Amino acid sequence: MSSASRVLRWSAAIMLSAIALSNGCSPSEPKSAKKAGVSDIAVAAEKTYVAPGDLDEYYMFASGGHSGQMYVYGIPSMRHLVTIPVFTPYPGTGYGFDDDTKKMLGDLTWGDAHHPALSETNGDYDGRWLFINEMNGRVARIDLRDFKTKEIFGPVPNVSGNHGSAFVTPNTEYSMMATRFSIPIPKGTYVPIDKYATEYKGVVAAVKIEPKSGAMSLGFEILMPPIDFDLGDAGKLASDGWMFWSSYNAERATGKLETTASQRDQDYIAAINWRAAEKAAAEGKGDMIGGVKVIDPKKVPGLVYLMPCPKSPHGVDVSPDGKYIVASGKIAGITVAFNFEKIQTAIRNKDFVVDGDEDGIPVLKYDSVKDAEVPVGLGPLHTQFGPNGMAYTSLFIDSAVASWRLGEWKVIDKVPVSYAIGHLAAAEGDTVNPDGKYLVALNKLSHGRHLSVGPSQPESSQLLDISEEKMKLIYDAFTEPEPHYAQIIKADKIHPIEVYPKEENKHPLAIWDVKDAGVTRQGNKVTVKMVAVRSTFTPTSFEVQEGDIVTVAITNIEQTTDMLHGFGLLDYNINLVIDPGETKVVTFTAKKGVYPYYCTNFCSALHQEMQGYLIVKPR
Ligand code: K7E
Ligand code: CUA
Repeated sequence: MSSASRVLRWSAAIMLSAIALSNGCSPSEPKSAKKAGVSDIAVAAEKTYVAPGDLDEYYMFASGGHSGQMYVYGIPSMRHLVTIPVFTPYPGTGYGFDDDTKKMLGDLTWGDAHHPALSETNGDYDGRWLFINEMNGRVARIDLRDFKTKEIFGPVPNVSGNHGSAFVTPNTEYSMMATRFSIPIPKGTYVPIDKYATEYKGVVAAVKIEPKSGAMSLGFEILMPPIDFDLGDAGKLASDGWMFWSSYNAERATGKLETTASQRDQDYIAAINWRAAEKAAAEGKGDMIGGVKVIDPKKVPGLVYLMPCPKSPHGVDVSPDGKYIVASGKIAGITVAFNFEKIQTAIRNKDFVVDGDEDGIPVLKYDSVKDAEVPVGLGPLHTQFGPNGMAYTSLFIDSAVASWRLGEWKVIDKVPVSYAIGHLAAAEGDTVNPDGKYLVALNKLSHGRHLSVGPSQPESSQLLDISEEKMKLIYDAFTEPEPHYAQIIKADKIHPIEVYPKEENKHPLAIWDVKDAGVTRQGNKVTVKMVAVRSTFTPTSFEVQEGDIVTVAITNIEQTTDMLHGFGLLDYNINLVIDPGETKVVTFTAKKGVYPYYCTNFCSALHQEMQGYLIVKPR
């Protein structure tokens, strides 16, 4: 940071303290800030104020839940920088209106997106791609070169309720999936609900990622008992090659799950040797179900083990060194640290619960695999990590974040958050090298900490300073519904482009000279090659016949940063946004009449003049 900007930051902090003073409070204990849980407003302001012209230190990528989108924030400012549309059309970027993105979305124009997963190399975020799951059994890949959704993979056969996703392995070999809702498989099979416990199945699926392009394909599937898999995390370093999933409903119950699935004292964490599963799949093991080979762990032993875990665990998180698997029993009030070495020893010694297997999957003895139970507080959900063995667990019922240290297993500090935290995200918190510094509490409710906007309230995300042992709440931010998980990556790991270089545009309908613009016809199929450049669409008008299938391909030939053009065609539900150097295509059937098109994206002093006419002659 330059000294000038430091001065600016300080003056802002002083200004804020002055405001606090003028309200009749001392700067160290301003009333409103105290109420908000901030002990020193000047320090908090200094830490979060990113002066005009300065840049944030981190990007945070937060899932948008059932909005189907991803939200990008700067940290520590907590400013919302951009929304990346993924599973839902988004007129702001024209997503879901052009032929390519419409096709990519398919028939499903919603998705419930929960867990973003930044691509990794050797267990560190590498800044290339971002994967995000959604409940309909799909995973999307966003390219961080241009922050655009490039691929939506799925719905994956046999996978129903894809909640345990899109966790990647340490070298982005796979993005993993696990089913929250068991169904009779393949999809479309009828089995009455009273046969749930025996004939409904869960599935774990590994989506293979092509190392150069990031393209996704189905790797393998593993058949699982009908319990509800919830969260997952890939082993790393010590536990590389393994994958862990939490689950609830070990009861295999149906009906009112809040009671029927909470009868037993223990549910399971599944430990899966994905490298062994990969090998078994390569050897052709498995049975065809729903068009894919599904490996049954009963027939191929050694792939899957279950570890008992107190009451309905939610989050399962692997420590940076890979030695501990931390699972939180959301109605148990403790967080359990399983020891990977002990898991391996127990497997070798066949230290299984006698007659305790689940559909042929051995259950390891709890006392043989757990290292510690940490009394973190009520409603523990998720854990993130910092440097030096620090761990941070979200407490939904206590509405707090608890910090503790691996190996010491004692709570060090606890801060209240507002209100009812779900996930939390720490800077580089899922890597082998977490940064500490910042932690964001992704709260489920905001409880009046903002100007009222009616009954549909925003979610609150609160920034905590975790650079010292005592955690400090330093900022409240509000978001659209509904971030579940988020990941925070060092800003200098991402290198976005600002324009699409002309020489890289290989679109067959791209043109770079207005002389090449125009209309060609083959039967009733009409192709319009169009150029968009400040401040004209060429052609400025074109004529087709009623019933023609019209394809308009627009190339924005600008090579200047942020020089976008939009193409709104009235009465057709067509709204494209074309970035500099990009070609976008839309196809529609012409209806008779005259229809204006115009640039929707303010681009120049003569933006308003950037308009034209589609003229459709009656047949
Ligand atoms: Cu805890 Cu879907 Cu990860 Cu919400 S999930 S909080
Ligand atoms: Cu082009 Cu406005």
